[in-house]
Amino acid sequence: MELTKEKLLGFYETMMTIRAFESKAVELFADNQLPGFVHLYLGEEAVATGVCGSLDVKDYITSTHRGHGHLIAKGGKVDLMMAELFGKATGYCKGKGGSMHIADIELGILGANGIVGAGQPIAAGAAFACKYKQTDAVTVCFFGDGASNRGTFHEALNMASIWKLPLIFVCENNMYGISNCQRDHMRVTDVSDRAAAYGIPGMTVDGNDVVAVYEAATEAVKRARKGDGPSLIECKTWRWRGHFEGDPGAYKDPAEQDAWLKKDPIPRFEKKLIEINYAQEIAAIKTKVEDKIAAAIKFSQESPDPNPEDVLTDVYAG
Ligand SMILES: Cc1ncc(C[n+]2csc(CCOP(=O)(O)OP(=O)(O)O)c2C)c(N)n1
Ligand SMILES: [Mg+2]
Repeated sequence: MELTKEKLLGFYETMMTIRAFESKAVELFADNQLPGFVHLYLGEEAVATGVCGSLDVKDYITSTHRGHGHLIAKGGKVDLMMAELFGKATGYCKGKGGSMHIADIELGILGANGIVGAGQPIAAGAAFACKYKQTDAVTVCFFGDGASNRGTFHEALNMASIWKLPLIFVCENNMYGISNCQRDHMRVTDVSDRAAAYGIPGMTVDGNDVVAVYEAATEAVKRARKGDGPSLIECKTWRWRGHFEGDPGAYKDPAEQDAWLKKDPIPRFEKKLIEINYAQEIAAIKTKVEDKIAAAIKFSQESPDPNPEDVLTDVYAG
């Protein structure tokens, strides 16, 4: 697949923005500036970037508890995201939701989600709505290896298959569900094998290779848009940090961790870009990204706390 300079540099900028956002979140959390829980996407940047690079603004995504990368890659505003992590009134959820509840409907971001596997039926619903209304929008459902053990996963795949929904299931297999290694929580090696049970295409790709992810996603999106139904893409990757900030991740094998750190998706891609003479553009992107994240932090730190009188607005009671 021939990729334009604009596309390649766009991938780089997105991956660098996610990396910078998450790296700063590590520091800010350690410095007690972020009041809530954060689950970071460090090391997995190529997945969200490659997948969302194959989407239009009109397309939808559902995200997870580890959602910052998905949101940024789909165009989410980093200042509003950061302010939400700070619990400030200017954040996406006015400081009431935190990292796991960020959504931006206009950008097709149907929400991060603290409930593992909850995005799968939501994505099936969004894809059904698009099919019913005869738009040609597609939906991507991001979820983890752990979430592929949930009933919601199996129900959503079956529904999407029988109704030929324009839906792309993207399993980010980072080899862990909290402290449970994939080997211990399922008896298949490739989550993509599960697609066969529902009669849909399943493929496994190197989740640390942004171009490989983009190519697989582009094929699946094409198929979905033309009415041929859903696909399952498994992206093999690695969670660099603990499950959440504060989890030292002592259950991980240090040798395995080292091997994966060497497969960092960003320097790998950067090397390719330098080979095709984009060193200057890369340097400019690095500065741009650093400035953008620094501005998002400043905006957040200078923003007001939520007003206690507003505690019951935007809150739903059953
Ligand atoms: C329904 C439900 N069960 C359990 C949990 C607790 N929990 C939070 S994250 C997680 C593991 C998720 O693993 P995976 O889907 O692989 O995502 P990853 O954290 O690796 O990105 C679990 C069990 C939850 N939030 N929701
Ligand atoms: Mg996982």
